[in-house]
Amino acid sequence: MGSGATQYVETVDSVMLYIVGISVVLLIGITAVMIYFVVKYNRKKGHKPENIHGNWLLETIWIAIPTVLVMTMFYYSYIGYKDLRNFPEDGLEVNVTARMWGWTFEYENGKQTDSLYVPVNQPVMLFLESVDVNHSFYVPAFRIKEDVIAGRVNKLHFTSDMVGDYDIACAEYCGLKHSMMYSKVKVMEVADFDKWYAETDATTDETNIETNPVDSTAAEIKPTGEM
Ligand SMILES: [Cu+2]
Repeated sequence: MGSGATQYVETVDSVMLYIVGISVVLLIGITAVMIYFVVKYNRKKGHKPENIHGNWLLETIWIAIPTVLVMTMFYYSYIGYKDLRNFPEDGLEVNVTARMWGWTFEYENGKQTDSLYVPVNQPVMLFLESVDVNHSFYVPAFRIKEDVIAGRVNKLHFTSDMVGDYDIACAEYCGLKHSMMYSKVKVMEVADFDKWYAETDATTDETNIETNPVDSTAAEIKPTGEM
């Protein structure tokens, strides 16, 4: 695995760099040619413009080159996408529930948390569902994002090879306190994770969002006058 918090960092970043690189080269090239033509072919006295008819070779070239470029962009993106959709059989399974405005992570042993705890170097399988409006589960450092929708379970998987805390954000504007949906993925050493996972006491690590989803929905609909 490469250097990065997940296996996607290298592929996503290189595709991004590739597309931005091509765009920058085209931007500079086209702008330079444009300026050059403006100067070279400006209106001169005693100069009669000429009509130009088709140029078979030129037309073939300007169709072929962009087609090849776009197909390579598609190819590199597809390689990364395939990995993203190639779900592991033996991953740690976590049910992720989004609501206005917070996340609940529920593990196979029934444990529930507001932050996502995962072991390092082990595949993690997320099953995402919303109880109200559309949300989007986004971990920028992992280069993963997936819609979270009511009545439908979306899947996402990753393996992190770097211990640490990473931001989780909701990437779909979901109401007044949308920005309150920031949370953390805590990637732990396997031994630490196992110890944490086995602990049966206090199942919720942070207490700020232990509200009933129905209540928070109702509170949002009520006009409060505050902004
Ligand atoms: Cu949200």
